[in-house]
Amino acid sequence: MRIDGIELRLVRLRLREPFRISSGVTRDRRILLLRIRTDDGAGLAECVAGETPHYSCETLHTARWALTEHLAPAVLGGSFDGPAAVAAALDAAAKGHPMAKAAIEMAAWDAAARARGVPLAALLGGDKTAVPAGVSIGLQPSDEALLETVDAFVAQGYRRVKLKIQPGRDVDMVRTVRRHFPELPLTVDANAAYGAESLDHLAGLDGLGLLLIEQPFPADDLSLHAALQQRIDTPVCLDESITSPARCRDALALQACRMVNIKPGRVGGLTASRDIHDLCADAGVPVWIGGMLESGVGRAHNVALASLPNVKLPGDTSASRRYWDRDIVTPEFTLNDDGTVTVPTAPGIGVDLDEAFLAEIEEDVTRLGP
Ligand code: OSB
Ligand code: MG
Repeated sequence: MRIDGIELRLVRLRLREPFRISSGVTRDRRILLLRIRTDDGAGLAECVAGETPHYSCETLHTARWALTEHLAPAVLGGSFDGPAAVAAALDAAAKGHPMAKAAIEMAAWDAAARARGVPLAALLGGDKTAVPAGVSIGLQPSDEALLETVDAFVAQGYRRVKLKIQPGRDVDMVRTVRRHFPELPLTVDANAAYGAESLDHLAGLDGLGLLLIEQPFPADDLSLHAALQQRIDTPVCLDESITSPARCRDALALQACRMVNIKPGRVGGLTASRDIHDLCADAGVPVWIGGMLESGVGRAHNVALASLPNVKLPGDTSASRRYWDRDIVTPEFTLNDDGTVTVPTAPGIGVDLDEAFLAEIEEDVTRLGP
């Protein structure tokens, strides 16, 4: 494929409810959409970087800069064997900036799948027609509010609930939820809010029947995660720590986790995501697909990735309605009666932009290339 043009569109979406995690709160979600034009047709993706550098160092601002100044110029006019070659060219052009790189690389995957007339899931090697959906619940002001929220999502049919935790809102809070929902597949996510002094305290989560404990410690600290994993039976799952296939290999070698959350934006795209999926499969480590409060565009990529064989747990791939009154794609993602989301079967990511709605919420359009 030859990349002839790249278009960046910044849109603003309002979350149905603010989303609070240990490191900050999101109310409005500005999203950078990216469309590449190739000699074989177009492809679509979204950059998952947020407003602030609280999840990782990337923001909308740094992503837009990296895309405009370094990444787009490195691939515009170039011919590539496929999306993996695009990923390699992006890596050669700049260190870091995985979310910015992923936006181009994932659009290349969509273009490649559309050009072949196959769904992205099939091109990636997926073998599922629908994927079980979990939901990630932000920090709530009280246990009562949390129980009500959990109850509402369980009633909708979600197959797994993830609770955000932070110091002061952890073991007792989770025990309360567990008491009210004895059978519910339940996980917790700390977004790196704890340190070595909390090892004993976090071990108190063991015995609450959690499927996994996600990213308790800072991203760089693999050995601290290994120390916790050695002490507890509940699997430790890494999110922020897994920044590349090489990093994943180290985490597995150190036994820092027994499960892995894959987010394509965090690792620079779908090529690296699939490599991490395969590494984990070889090590007997189950993976699942996380989320970054995506619109339907990023959600479509995530759902396609979730169709791969070693994705063994429900992900944060919820329906559009969990986040948005109105999504920017048609068709929107809906929750099936059995708590699954259907993997699109139309070519590429299988959804298209709702251009009428986009015209209302678009803040900026930048065209790069001829
Ligand atoms: O840690 O998984 C996370 C949202 C923003 C940033 C980080 C995370 C999250 C979520 C929500 O947990 C995932 C989603 O539902 O999109
Ligand atoms: Mg997480």
